[in-house]
Amino acid sequence: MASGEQFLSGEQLSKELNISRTAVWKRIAALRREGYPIEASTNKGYRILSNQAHYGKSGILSCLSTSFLGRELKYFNTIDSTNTMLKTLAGQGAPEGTAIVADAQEKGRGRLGRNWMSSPGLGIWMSILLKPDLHPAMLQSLTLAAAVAVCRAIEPFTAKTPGIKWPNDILIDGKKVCGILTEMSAEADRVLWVVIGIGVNVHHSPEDFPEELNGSAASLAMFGKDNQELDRCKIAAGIMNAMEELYRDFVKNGPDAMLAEWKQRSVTLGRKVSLKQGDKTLIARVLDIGSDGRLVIETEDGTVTEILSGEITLRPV
Ligand code: BT5
Repeated sequence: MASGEQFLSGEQLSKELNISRTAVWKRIAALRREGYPIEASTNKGYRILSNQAHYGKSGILSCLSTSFLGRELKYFNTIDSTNTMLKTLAGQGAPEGTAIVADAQEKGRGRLGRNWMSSPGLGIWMSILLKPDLHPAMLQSLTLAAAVAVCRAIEPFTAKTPGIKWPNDILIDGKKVCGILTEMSAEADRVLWVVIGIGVNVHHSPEDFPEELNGSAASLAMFGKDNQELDRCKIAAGIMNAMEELYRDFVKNGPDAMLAEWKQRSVTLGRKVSLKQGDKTLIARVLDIGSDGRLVIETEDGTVTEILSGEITLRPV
């Protein structure tokens, strides 16, 4: 659409877009509802007052290059949790690729019932629905794929390289900028659907985090590249674009290529870590990651084991 001084009449728009005048009017109304600053003049037509991409459905769709992921997109200003809503839709038969994006979550969730802080205007809170033909035991590797997708998408916007901390955290300079929550419905040997929830802190300044997260959480803006505008539409779509590419390759050729990239982006491999499982904590060295997403560790007494879940803290080198 025209910006600045220039107006475009409803007639011009209807010709250019090959849609009726009523359809033009409806689309303008929808864009305005999303918050686009569009001025309408009875005589002159329409003009957009700022070219700043507004965070919303149209902005995200315009940056999407996927064939299925995110094509069925629902956008909310406020929601309880994008994962909770998408799980409901999945149960009602929503198609693969359905995505929900919200500007704010009132009950954003982390793993194990923990909270995820999802303030308005500051981050990307989104969930995507996949229906892979996978054994439930392989599910963890999809979380790994999502972490790789987030790294690919945010890397162009940050001055420092993001790294992955097993299984689901993206860190920059040791601080968490993104968390991933994977939830599924499965039969004994078959996944029915998977909801992958991704939360990325984008515009936060240090004061935007509560005291208990100060020191452990960060945002992309805190590591921003000069002259690189942090556009949430581009980043959210970028995550979906990367995820579709990784997912397709994963389904067709297996997880090897994704795992190789995960390993290369990992800040966990080779490191000494504290591993917390329930109320047990042990010290171990991380040796490898299995194709099912299990972490291979060597404990201090030399025992090598594989673990599927737990909380790790990197110990100083
Ligand atoms: C996660 O859990 O890291 C998964 C977070 C997933 C959030 C997305 S947002 C869209 C979708 N809808 C949802 O409802 N959830 C998903 P976990 O590893 O359990 O980490 C949670 C812990 O991280 C909390 O206990 C806090 O200590 C910390 N935390 C909370 N909010 C944070 C934030 N915005 N940035 C960094 N750390 C945070």
